[in-house]
Amino acid sequence: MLTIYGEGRGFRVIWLLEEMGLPYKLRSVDLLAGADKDPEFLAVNPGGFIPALVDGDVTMVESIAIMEYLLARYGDKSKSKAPLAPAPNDPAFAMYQQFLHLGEAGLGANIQVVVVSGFVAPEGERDNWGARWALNQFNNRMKLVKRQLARAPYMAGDNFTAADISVAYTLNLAIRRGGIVLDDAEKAYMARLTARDGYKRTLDACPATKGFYESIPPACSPRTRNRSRLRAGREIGRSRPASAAATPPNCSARAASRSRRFPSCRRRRSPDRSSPWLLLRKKTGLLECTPQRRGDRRSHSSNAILPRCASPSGTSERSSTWPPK
Ligand SMILES: N[C@@H](CCC(=O)N[C@@H](CS)C(=O)NCC(=O)O)C(=O)O
Repeated sequence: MLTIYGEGRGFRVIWLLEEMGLPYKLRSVDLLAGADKDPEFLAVNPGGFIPALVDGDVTMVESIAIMEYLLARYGDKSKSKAPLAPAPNDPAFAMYQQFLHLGEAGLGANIQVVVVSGFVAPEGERDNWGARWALNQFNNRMKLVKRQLARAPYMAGDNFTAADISVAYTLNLAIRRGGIVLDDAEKAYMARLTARDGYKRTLDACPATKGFYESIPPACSPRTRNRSRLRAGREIGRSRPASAAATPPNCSARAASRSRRFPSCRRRRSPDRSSPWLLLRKKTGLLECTPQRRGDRRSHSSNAILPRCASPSGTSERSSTWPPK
């Protein structure tokens, strides 16, 4: 039996396995409690990060490498109608390889710096040169995604492949925590991917990721944001309450109303327990962070949920002020 340790980028691996129709087990990893409290996991990955794969005698890390391993080792057992990895002599192979890796090395690694700088770094270090550089790198690499979508519906061409899984995972994070706003072609691309049964099954298999995606709406452009704020004001039949001034930039009136019901950015509550990065911050006493909502506290098993954070003064530090310009 294949065992996947941890959600986070393990979402990619599980999505691939769902598309291939192969059995697996997801073993949750509580990074917040500390990898040192989980000797079984540390024996699998002494680096203490997720995901990791154990397949009999094989133990490995790096989500993209794991996907390549599974496709090469078990591709013949895949129940997917179309191949999830084109053969080397297929004209689609070059773009497949490129975007499979660009999804993590080019996009994922860069947006990670933006996300941790925006939501985890001490207040005075959030708008930093490194984060601005990483955001610039991310945006440059997104130009390749944009160009490809002008040519074809998927990263490798006409068919869905593991390269789409790689890129989509990162885009899901970037639009929720990196302040990245997708253009219409990119939105349509994400809609195509997230409509897949394999994607929906993966969400059901990954409760922490599902909770994160459901609780954080994608970033939207300032114009859309203003429109939905106005709409939200009209809907409740009065002008926007002063307390809503710090409402994060959500894309819909529903989301705006939800964030008023869960004003986690503004109120001091017990610290969020879902991010291992936060543990470091908590230890330094530099940050108060609150869960999105009560239900999120269930999700202690991975760092898939990044917290909303408030400065000690209560000022919202969410994507309205992030990413840096
Ligand atoms: N390039 C690696 C990135 C792994 C990674 O950064 N994982 C995150 C969760 S998605 C993590 O475990 N962060 C905590 C840490 O690195 O200590 C991959 O694709 O698997």
